[in-house]
Amino acid sequence: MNKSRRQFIKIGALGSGGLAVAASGYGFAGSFLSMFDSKDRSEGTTLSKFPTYCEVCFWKCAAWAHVNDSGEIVKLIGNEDDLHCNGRLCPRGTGGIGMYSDEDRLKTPLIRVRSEKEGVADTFREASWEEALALVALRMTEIKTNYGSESFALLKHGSSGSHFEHLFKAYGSDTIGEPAYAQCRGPREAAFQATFGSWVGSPEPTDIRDTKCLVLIGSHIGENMHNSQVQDLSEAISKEAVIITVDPRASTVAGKSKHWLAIKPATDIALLLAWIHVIIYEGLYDAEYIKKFTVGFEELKKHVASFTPEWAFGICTIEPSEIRKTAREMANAAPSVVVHPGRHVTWYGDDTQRERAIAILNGILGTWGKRGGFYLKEGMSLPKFPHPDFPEPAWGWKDLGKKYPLAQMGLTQEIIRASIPELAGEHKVKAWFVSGTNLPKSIPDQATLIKAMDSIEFLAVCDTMPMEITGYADVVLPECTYLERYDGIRSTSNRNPSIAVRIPAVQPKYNSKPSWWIAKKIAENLDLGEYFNFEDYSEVIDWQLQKLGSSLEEMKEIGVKNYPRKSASMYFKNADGFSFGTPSGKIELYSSTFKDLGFDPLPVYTAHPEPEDGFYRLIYGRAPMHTFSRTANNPNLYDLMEENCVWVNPKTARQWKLKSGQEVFLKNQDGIVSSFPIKIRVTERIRWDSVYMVHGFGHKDDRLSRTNKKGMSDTDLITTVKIDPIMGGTGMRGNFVTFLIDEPNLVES
Ligand SMILES: Nc1nc2c(c(=O)[nH]1)N[C@H]1C(S)=C(S)[C@@H](COP(=O)(O)OP(=O)(O)OC[C@H]3O[C@@H](n4cnc5c(=O)[nH]c(N)nc54)[C@H](O)[C@@H]3O)O[C@H]1N2
Ligand SMILES: Nc1nc2c(c(=O)[nH]1)N[C@H]1C(S)=C(S)[C@@H](COP(=O)(O)OP(=O)(O)OC[C@H]3O[C@@H](n4cnc5c(=O)[nH]c(N)nc54)[C@H](O)[C@@H]3O)O[C@H]1N2
Ligand code: SF4
Ligand SMILES: [Mo]
Repeated sequence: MNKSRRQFIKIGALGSGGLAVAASGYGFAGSFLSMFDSKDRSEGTTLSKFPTYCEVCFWKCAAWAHVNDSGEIVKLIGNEDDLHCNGRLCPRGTGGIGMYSDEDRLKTPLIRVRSEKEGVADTFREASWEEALALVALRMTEIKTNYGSESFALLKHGSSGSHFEHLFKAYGSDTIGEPAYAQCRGPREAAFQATFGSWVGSPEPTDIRDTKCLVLIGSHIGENMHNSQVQDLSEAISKEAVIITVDPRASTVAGKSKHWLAIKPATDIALLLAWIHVIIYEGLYDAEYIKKFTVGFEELKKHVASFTPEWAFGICTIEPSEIRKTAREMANAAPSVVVHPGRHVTWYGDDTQRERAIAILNGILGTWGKRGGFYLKEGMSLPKFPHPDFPEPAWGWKDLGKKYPLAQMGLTQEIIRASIPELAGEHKVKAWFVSGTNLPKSIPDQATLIKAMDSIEFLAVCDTMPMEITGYADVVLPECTYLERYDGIRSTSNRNPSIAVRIPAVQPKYNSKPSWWIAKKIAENLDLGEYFNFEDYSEVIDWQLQKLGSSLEEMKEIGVKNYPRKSASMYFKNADGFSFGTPSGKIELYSSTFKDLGFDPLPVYTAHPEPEDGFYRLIYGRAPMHTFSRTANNPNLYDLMEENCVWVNPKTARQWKLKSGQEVFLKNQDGIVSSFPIKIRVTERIRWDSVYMVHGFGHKDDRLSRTNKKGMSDTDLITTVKIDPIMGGTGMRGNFVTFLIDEPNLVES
């Protein structure tokens, strides 16, 4: 076998963490909020507190880091003034301390030492910052000289990404992508843009706390622990809102729903069309709203004429009576209805069309701009710290994604393809800078990813942990955690505009550095220092805060500042003259944008492949105490859940003679076998035709002393990817697995 050019480096094992074994399940019943940090802060305290916003996920809850006299962070609690968290952190946010205290963290820059001998592994050697940054800058210069800056791509996620984005734009590349688009929200943003002329965005402007009816379609809020959304859901439940959950699995929220529709996976568009049919043909729509705000109702009506509940039943297995009943529930509650757009929506490759059906349903129920529906969000725009204009790149993410006309951000998989000579088109990618994204866990079709990493000339990775992606790097740049650094001001939109700051609570541990510093030093090495015209990032923040009528000094004391709304109401009052950002200025039930581009202007149902005998659809989702793969090794969160398991219906378990707790390997339709075994959980809570696991486990790196080899990676088994032709999302739920009861003879892990 040829020696891989960029072979994966695993540095020697650090030994087992030796932590107590915790239960791997989590409560089905009980309050959603029982896991949240308590609001009771009665204990006397001599601790100093520093404001921050959480980076354990991207909801960005504002918090206080409490530091004791010995300079240790002892607790994190929510900032009372923050609308994103209402003063409470979710279990992951509280456990964010573990990101700081994890002894497996990256400690110093590393440089790959290539082994010249066949069969002898490459290694890393420790390096100074000076040497590591000079090497990155040297490679950036070489790539620019040989191919143009555009050939150096940035793949990023999270706060650090914005500092590197600034560096890359200064350097002349906007070949930039992140998994939060084509592997996450992209389809819903394209669909809502086409329908309402506006992205849904984050946080979603769903008025759940005042809703009378919440419809969740494969959106498992409560396991998806986006903080204030979960608190709003809890409030809606206490106010007896009707909840309709469509999920092949009895998610936690399904257990709290009046209607749980255990849909056959991959058939949601049929159900949505039937709902639209019932609402139109039973005359349950909001005629006045439709007349005032929408276009295309007549076309829609004609389009759904034959999509009766009886038609849908044959496809999605939901009884016609149940489809009618739930459609009427929505209409009764309208306009206080949220048909939730979901968030991770890249499922089957026709996801933008499914999201269009969701948008249309909201349109005919008149929920947009209505109390208990979608509120009109507002945010603060941040003044730009001055810097020279960025150069204009000759090509970039738009050119790489041009096959997908409604892609509004860089597509990670197109950057990956452009890195493989056989797959690249006109524009070729030759090097990557990766920050805050563990691609071997977040990108489907690992073989192509690995081939791309093998093909490129240089790979720099900035991370806090020795995650799998660092094993492929030529240079590893250890970032300090969010608790040890300044970062950009949080200014996301919500019911009210607000800002929040991130101030270091402690000095960076080990030899780690903040990404603003790393980006600035690389820029200086490249003679681009004028784009980073400050000594310390606190100067940038202070400058921006002063322009907003505050200061760093003030924000250090309060952490969050709320501003009044510019428009008085969160809802349409007299909305005459309101213009939506669509071509017609109206809500486009019939999408002229899609029509003009040659896509179905109204959504249609198409059948997707089904599992063969003995195979089951692999579906996946979130656990309340973990975020993707990033928290698996976090000591605090590992203690709460140390591995995932695979949910199997009792009927399937009987056929295969499987018992709860038994370990099995899984093999997918392409013959790919999981690297590690996973424990079976036999449960009625999953349909017989599917199996389910929590995403983010099955790590393969000895340096992750706790989580290494625990549980299974869903990503490894997602080898068939259905690309959404409209915006380029990677549909990942068209994969099927079967059980291997005996340990397979693994050649390579
Ligand atoms: N199979 C499968 N794939 C998925 C999903 C799924 O459910 N299943 N979900 C998709 C979705 S919705 C999303 S949004 C993406 C998420 O994709 P990613 O954001 O790539 O998620 P993680 O796997 O958590 O990787 C995060 C990386 O950032 C590092 N990190 C954490 N904090 C910092 C920091 O402060 N600075 C730096 N520099 N690095 C840091 C972590 O150590 C880790 O290596 O994945 C997508 N891919
Ligand atoms: N605790 C925690 N919370 C998180 C995150 C995290 O990592 N951890 N990540 C955040 C991010 S970035 C995102 S994008 C969101 C993702 O969270 P969501 O958008 O809420 O959910 P998904 O992960 O897409 O969907 C998972 C659900 O879809 C169901 N499902 C599977 N196939 C089908 C189908 O064909 N039809 C239907 N109707 N349902 C199906 C699964 O059974 C599961 O219950 O979570 C956010 N919140
Ligand atoms: S939802 Fe939880 S993990 Fe996400 S930012 Fe808020 S506290 Fe942190
Ligand atoms: Mo996501």
